[in-house]
Amino acid sequence: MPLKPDPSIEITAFRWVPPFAQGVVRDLRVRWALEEAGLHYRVRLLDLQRPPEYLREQPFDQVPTYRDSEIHIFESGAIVQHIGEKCEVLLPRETAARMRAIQWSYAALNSVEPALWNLALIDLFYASEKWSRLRRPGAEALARLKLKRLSDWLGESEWLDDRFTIGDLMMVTVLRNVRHTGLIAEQANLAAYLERGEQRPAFQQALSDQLAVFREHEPQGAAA
Ligand SMILES: N[C@@H](CCC(=O)N[C@@H](CS)C(=O)NCC(=O)O)C(=O)O
Repeated sequence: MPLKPDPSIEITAFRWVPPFAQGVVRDLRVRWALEEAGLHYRVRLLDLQRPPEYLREQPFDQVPTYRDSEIHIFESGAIVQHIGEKCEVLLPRETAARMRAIQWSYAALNSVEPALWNLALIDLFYASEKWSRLRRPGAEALARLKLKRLSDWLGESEWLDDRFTIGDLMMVTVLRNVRHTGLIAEQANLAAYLERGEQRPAFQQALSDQLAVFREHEPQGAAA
C-alpha cells in the first residue's frame, strides 16, 4: 500500500541466492520497513559477483544499500532507522520511546544476531567440516542463551516495547537466521512473537517481493 511515492528510493539486493538464504537476505529488512512506511522503491539487482566499483557504495561488498533524494547509505540497521524517521509506525517521535526502539534495533544486531548468525554459518556453510561438528554445541548453547534472555524479557508482551517499532522489525528478521533449527520453538512466546511479526502485511509483501526476484532469476538446474 504505497502512500508516499518517492521514486528516488533505490535499494540493492541480490538477483539470486541459494534456497537456504532466500527469505533471510538482509534487504528483506529494508523492504519490510519501506512497506510499513508505504514508500515506493526501486531495486537494483546485483550478481553474486559484484562489480569492483560497488565497494565505493558498500565497503564490505554486501547488500543492502539505500539511496533517496537526500542520502546514500549502507548497513541495514542505519537504513531501517532512516526509514523510521519518515514513519511514526516504525519509530516513535517521543524521545524516550524513540531511543528504546533504537536500543532494541542495536540489541537485535549486536547482542542477538552474532550468536544466531554464528550458528547459521556453521550449519549452512561449514556443516561438512570436522571443526564445525566440534564447535556446534557451544555455538548452539550461546544462541539458546540469547533466545532465553529475549524470551524472558518479552514475557507475555506482544512486542519488545509497548508497540511495534524498528526494534521488532530488526529482531524478527534476526530470529529468522535460525529458522532451520528448533531453537525458536523451544520458547513458545518467542515463536508467537516471530509469527506475529511475520504475519504483518508489510512483512508478507516484502518477503513475497524478495522471493519473486529469486524465482525470476533462478539459474537453470538450481531448483531446491
Ligand atoms: N551488517 C550488514 C551485513 C550485510 C550482509 O551480511 N549482507 C549479506 C547478505 S544478507 C551479503 O551481502 N553477503 C555477501 C558477502 O558478504 O559477500 C548489514 O546489516 O547491512
